[in-house]
Amino acid sequence: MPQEREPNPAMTASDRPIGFGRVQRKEDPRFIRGKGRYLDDIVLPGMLHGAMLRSPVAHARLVSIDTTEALAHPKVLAVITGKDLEGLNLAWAPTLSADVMAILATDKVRFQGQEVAFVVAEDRYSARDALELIDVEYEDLPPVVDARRALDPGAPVIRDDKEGQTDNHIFDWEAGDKAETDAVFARADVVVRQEMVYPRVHPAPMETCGAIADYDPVDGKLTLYETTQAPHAHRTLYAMVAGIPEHKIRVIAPDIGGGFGNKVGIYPGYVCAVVGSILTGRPVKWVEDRSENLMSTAFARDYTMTGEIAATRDGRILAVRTHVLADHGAFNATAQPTKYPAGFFSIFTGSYDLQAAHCSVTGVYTNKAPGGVAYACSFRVTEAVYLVERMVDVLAKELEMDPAELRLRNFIRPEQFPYKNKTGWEYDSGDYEPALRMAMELIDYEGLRREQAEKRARGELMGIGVSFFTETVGAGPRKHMDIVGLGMADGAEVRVHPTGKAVVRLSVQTQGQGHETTFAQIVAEELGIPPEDIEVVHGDTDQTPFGLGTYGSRSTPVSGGAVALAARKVQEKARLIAAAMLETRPEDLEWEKGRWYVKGDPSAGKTIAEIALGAHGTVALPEGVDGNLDAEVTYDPPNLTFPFGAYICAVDVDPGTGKVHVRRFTAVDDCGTRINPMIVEGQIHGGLADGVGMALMEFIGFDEQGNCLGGSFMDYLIPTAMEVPDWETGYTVTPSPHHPIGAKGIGESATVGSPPAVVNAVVDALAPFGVTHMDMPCTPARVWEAMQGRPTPP
Ligand code: PCD
Repeated sequence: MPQEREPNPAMTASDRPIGFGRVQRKEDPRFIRGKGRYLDDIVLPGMLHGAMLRSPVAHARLVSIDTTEALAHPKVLAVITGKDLEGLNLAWAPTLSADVMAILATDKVRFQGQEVAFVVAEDRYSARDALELIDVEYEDLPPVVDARRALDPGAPVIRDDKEGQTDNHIFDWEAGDKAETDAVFARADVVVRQEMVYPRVHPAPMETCGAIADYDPVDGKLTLYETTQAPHAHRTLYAMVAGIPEHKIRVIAPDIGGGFGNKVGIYPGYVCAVVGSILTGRPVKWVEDRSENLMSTAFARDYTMTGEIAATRDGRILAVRTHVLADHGAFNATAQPTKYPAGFFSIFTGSYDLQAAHCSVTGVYTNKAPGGVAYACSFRVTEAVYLVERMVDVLAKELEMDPAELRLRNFIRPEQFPYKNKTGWEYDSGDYEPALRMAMELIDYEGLRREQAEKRARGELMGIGVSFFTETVGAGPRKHMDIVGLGMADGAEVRVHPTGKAVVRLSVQTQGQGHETTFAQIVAEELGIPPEDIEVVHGDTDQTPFGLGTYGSRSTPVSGGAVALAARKVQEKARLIAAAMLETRPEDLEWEKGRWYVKGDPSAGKTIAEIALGAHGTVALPEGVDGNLDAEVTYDPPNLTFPFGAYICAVDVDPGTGKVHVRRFTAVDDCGTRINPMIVEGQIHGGLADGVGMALMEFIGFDEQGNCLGGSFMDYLIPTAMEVPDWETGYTVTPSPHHPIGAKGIGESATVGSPPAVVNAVVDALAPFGVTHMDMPCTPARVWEAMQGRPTPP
């Protein structure tokens, strides 16, 4: 049940900055006036424009490239090919997953849309026109499109650039105890099994990816404006790979129009912009168009999974096992912590108290764009949650048990936390049953079931879908988690100016989540300075401490911790200075929000602003205390955080067209302490729309030649306000015991938890046809096929 009080209208943000009321977003005045500054708004003097030539085919040998005509174009300054990059040792670059990827193709093209040549011209139109003047000769090769065929003997070898690579195999990885799991399965009353595909989808942020490289040949400094979720990691990688000294690189992430995991990696266009700027001595802007974004930049998912669940007849879930075939495209470029080639997929044990669990994952190359990014997903948690939540429904069907009831019977109980699951995760805190009960109450689950029975009797198709998820977000403890060797910690710096206003500098980067508001709220809570008096600085490596950036809902769990601790350091320092000012001992002081006062004499005290002025003024400072009110922290979280939620949705299916209408959707989330309830709610609304989109509409498909069929918004359908219902939300608060303010991440929860709720509802609606599973997206065509008793196409 909500432990937060309802907003008190008389209470202002400065009285109680965290968790109360609806602190307005500080960034919104500029966004709603159209005054945001996005990458494409930046125009530098003398700036040139780049355009990328891409492969029209999925697999071919590169015979020749003739750039003569393009170079002759009056507005073209440079045409860069793979050969040119070879000379700079930049034709290939390391990926985030210990593979290499082509920046510009030299030997072969390996997916439709792969980068082949880069034109730099006076304007964007000329650059694009000149692409047509480049003559490339390709010699077609047979493509590998279906991951299930990738390991067939005789399948064309995609990565013949890699020494010793004789097939399309990338990795095998497993978690859990196989023998123990098999033993539990062998003695179980009931075993159900289901194959399912989590199809390839795309983050499709509103703003596509882009960069402006501005290399100053005089001082050798490279300023790089990028649509990036991880400015510091990018800077370090450029230094490591391109050999530019790190202190001569400044990465600036301006306002970002949505990241969703799409803006974590470094794309060939960015590297080419840098090379273009070095070659021409002028700034070079490169911004991809929508089709380039959908066809070539990081996709997500593409997991073919076989799930099995073992249980007793009376509905006790004993074990889960699964094998996954992971399609990583032509280069293994997924972004995830080094030790986890399948990300955090091993959280597939879900929210249930199991006796055993095991998974194995095989990664393969195909002739498709690389990626496998954590699109609104903490590294494959989305796939994991879908697997287990679909399997529980398959089991419920087999046992003829209500799916909500089956879940309630198997939850990890509150007294079992911290709970060590069978694949090694330690869930920090949870209280699952109240969340599911609340969702059932909010949506009137019993009432819906009655309505469904009446409708079924009339031949109408209505379905109810339940899902319950636990995520693992906030990567991560540095000793277990790194990306290309960089430990996953984050820094924060708090400075209180002499007049008591403050600035907080973050290593993470907002893409719309509202960090400028929420991180100010954290400092406000700790120091008693009103949020409006705290400036949040982020997205500029010259101005912020080092850290790994924003993805996997890690900003709150990691940087949020860093900020709280830095503010507490300031508070402690303020105590020493206040003691000097009040001529008393620090231990005789007591803290109340924004002020240290003498125990027993509340009238004798100093506010943070007075202390700040004292620190920067003439107060005689105690031994070892220097004259400022600043602090810096690099926070290495002791564990991840484990937010959870209960989602229930009701759908109607049109029996004539197969169209699914999501009529109601109730989401009860628990992300521990909520910093800004309004922002949290917004995050959930956004994620739910994502989830409905994936469940019903979004799909990056390919034909047999490897042509991408999802390369525009005419084909890749994303939901609008027309396709989603009015969300009904509730929440519980189970703080994280190890996080400084008890907060867990929330940014991706709804995207993770909602697809199984929708699919479970669609399958439930189609139960009269004997349907027990349907792969996403549940498009009208697929639903209609299923109603005819035909299997849904892969
Ligand atoms: N919060 C609060 N409370 C709590 C939690 C949280 O308040 N407890 C809030 C914060 O502060 C922020 C938000 O909320 O503001 C979020 O958070 P988080 O969870 O921490 O997260 P981050 O890190 O910040 O972020 C990230 C995420 C992700 S990851 C994604 S996808 C998505 C989300 O976020 N993206 C986006 N959301 C969003 N939104 C927007 N608007 N945009 C975008 O782009 Mo990945 O991995 O990248 O795939």
